[in-house]
Amino acid sequence: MATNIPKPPAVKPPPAGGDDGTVVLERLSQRVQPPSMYQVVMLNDDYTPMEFVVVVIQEFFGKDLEAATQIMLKIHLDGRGVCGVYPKDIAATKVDQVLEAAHKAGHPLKCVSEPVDL
Ligand code: TYC
Repeated sequence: MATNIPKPPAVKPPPAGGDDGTVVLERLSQRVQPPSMYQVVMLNDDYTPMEFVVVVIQEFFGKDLEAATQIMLKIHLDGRGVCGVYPKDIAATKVDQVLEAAHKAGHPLKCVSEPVDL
């Protein structure tokens, strides 16, 4: 019977590294960090109806009527208020959604995103 199958080498070659086959790995200096978080801040103005702001906060920030009303009143009284906190790209999307909804409805409502620890 023909046996042309090559045999594996009898001895495994030593791994690259030191003479004794050990390899020293450099310790990773940096751990993986959680994403930095951004808050979406809505700004007051004199023209956007309160009801519109409440609906926008409910629709895009997942708040119920009571929480959305509290946030709207805070913005109305203080000039600004945080609607939610998200990773950077999601916060930017929320801002775009709010600005587009406001623009379409003809209201000057503005909002911005900023790093949480400003
Ligand atoms: N100040 C507005 C009014 O009196 C209401 C308002 C609240 C507008 C919050 C914007 O982000 C805002 N109609």
